[in-house]
Amino acid sequence: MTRSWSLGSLQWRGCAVMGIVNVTPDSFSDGGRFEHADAAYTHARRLVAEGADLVDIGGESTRPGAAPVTEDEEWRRIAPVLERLAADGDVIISVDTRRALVAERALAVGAHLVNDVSGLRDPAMVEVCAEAGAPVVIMHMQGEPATMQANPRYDDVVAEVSQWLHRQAALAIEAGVPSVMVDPGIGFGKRLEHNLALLNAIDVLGDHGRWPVLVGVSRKRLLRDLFGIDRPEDRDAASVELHVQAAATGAAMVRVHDVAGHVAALHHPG
Ligand code: HH2
Repeated sequence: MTRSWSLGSLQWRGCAVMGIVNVTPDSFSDGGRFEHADAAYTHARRLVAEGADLVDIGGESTRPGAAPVTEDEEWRRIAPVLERLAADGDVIISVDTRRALVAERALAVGAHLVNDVSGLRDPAMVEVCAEAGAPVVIMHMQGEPATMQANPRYDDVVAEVSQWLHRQAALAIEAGVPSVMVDPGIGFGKRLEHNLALLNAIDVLGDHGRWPVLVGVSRKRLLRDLFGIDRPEDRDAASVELHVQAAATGAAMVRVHDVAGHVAALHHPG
């Protein structure tokens, strides 16, 4: 069944494509490639031309073991890219941040939604989004990026992650956030078996159509564990394969590096 979704001004049927723009020196698959504002902006425009429904601009790597950056440094990295894209006026912009201050500044210069990998752990983030009338992606992460893969543990990963996501989503809506999307946070404090259980439970994660579900496996380590592909940049075809399966079982959006490959597979399946 193809469902219809909306998130702020974005409305779509089936599975939308969010293109990743990492303005960082250290992201796990493309760190340093788009570190400079011009390169990041050009990359974002390319993803839009390839058919991305929206772009996700991030200035902090959250790969396992990554060191946090300061708010000022995160903002310094993303500000010029956000400002140029917002001035273009034809792109839906998501800001990938767990810092309320960065989100507030990004929304003020024209970002449309916030992608919070800490899932609104910071109450100030809820306030910022409610006040700006901005939708939020609530992602689940066990622990913190620096240590999250050390020893992830769950009794029942699907029940625990979905209950947590649904509680955070309800809290956001109650606080005045206009709409939310939930995300199980593939690779964020999860072993392979946890990731696979979550990928097989998209309908439960979305509370059977109540919340749109975002899935992000793009170039991640689970593709090495599953298919033996060592280099992140060689994992695009495998990313497409898993995302197409996720879309078939109800994912409303996928977060990807290879936009062209995903658009072709999702819009022209088979
Ligand atoms: N994954 C990453 C970053 N942000 N946001 C959501 N909602 N879901 C995800 O799965 C997700 C995310 C990690 O990937 P990437 O941005 O490519 O790498 P890095 O964190 O090293 O910049």
